[in-house]
Amino acid sequence: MNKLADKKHFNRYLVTSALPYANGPLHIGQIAGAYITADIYTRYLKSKGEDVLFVCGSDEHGAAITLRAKKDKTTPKKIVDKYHSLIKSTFEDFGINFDIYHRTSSELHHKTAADFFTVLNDKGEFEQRTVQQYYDKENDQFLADRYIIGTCPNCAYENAYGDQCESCGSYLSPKELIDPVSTLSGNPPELKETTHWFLPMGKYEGWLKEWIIDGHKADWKTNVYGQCKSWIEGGLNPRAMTRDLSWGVKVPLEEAEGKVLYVWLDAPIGYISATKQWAIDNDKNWEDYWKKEDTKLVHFIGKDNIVFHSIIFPIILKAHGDYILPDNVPANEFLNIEGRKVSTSRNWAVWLHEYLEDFPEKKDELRYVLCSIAPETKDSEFTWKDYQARCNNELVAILGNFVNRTLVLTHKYYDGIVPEIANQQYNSVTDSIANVPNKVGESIENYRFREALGHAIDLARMGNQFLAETEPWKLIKTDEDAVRAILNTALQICANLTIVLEPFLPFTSQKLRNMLNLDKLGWENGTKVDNLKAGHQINKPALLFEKVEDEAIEEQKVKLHS
Ligand code: B3M
Ligand code: ZN
Repeated sequence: MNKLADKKHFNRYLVTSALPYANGPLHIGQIAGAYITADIYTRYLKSKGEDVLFVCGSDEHGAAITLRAKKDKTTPKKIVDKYHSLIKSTFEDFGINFDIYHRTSSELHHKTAADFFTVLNDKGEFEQRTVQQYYDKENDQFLADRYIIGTCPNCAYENAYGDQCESCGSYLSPKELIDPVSTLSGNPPELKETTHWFLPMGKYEGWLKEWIIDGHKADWKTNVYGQCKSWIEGGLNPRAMTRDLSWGVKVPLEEAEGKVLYVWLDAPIGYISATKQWAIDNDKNWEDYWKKEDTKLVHFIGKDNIVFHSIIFPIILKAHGDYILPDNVPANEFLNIEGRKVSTSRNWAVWLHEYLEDFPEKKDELRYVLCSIAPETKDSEFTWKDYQARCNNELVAILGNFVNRTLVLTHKYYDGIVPEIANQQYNSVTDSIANVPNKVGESIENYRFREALGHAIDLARMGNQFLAETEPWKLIKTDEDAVRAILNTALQICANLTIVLEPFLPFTSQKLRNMLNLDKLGWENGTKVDNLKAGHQINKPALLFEKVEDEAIEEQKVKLHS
């Protein structure tokens, strides 16, 4: 990716994270993909003083919800109410700082999505077609999407859904499945006629070629660009935008009784309705974020959502006509766990609400590890051993150790008062300190979060090395001036760490600010080396991180396998 594409000047940012289905708790693979990254991105932009709106919410429609309700012998409403609150509070617990966490079952969303459909329909953007569709006689229901499973024609995985194979990631239509069966009755389906409203996507091929294939080669991630290109070049078939279901946003047409909007038309409009709700709550204008060309729209998602965000939703926005398009769709790949793909049905997952019960004080540790191993360009792997190693060898041994040594020595020699520099002899160190925010920022702006975190942690590494080389504990006997300069410089590093680490480790940054007795500083202060004035009183230090013990790791492994 180059930086040219970022040359355009934007006056505000609208950042979205995929709306999780409210059909189960969150697992670490999800937050590594679409949430921690977006949170880092928005925290950074906010720290720079940009106008940023970060929206998300629960996706409460679609077969993911209704099938879960059926399995649990309850209603879709009960399922979404339960998981919406669990998911919302899990995000809050991990410091994922949405400006709004909305839900697609809200009245405002239903109205927004239905109106959107009406605009497209009135403009003649849909083709109404009568088609033969799979049908479950026993349950008197048409079978689309997840209501039908069969063998994937591409990879032979036996439980591929009617819309997508979760094993190889390919997008499917029910008729492509080999040996399809209804997930409701387990019976092979029959064919029956039904009418739907189709979006003729082929009409947009030329435009998509120009916009994505020619226009975003340089700035979209190669995994995203590659998927889009092969989709567009493979030809785009008309796609039904309605479903024969009772749970969802009702199609706002008399002749469409018993039909709801396709969840992939409904859900992305959830970003718009979330923005509207936020604007109502905060007395703002939602249209600034969706209709002004100087707004940068960025969708953070997982790789299984690429086509919906970079092809289908943009077509819908374009067809409507009044909306801006995403500037980027930085999708992550998948995070595997201990050598295997995440499987929620087989409970091969690390559930976030359970992690929080076991490690209530280690939120940033998980944020740190997940960002360090984020599947940015290819699938990556989480293991508990690696989690432990990164916590102990990096957070405890580098960051925690540096901060602790600096604060302890400041208390020991100067009663916790920032010493004055008589003559600064450490210019090369101060120059390197001042460079860090630019490096971190550039990586973040190019969606390279692992690299960005590396640059931020390098500041602590630099600090550690600085103390190791200058050895103030020895110099204190011979050169007090030097010790004052060393500790002053080390304290400035601590202050700047609160700035450059804040997007990644917000809880740690806050803890460190408390110890330094320092208010929150904006990003631009990270290039300064005098954020703590001589004479400023700091507080008593406490450990930033505790070691992760072997037993804790063993327990987690047992839990995963049970
Ligand atoms: N709920 C799919 C998912 O959770 C879907 C995303 C919607 S984003 C508009 O993977
Ligand atoms: Zn497959």
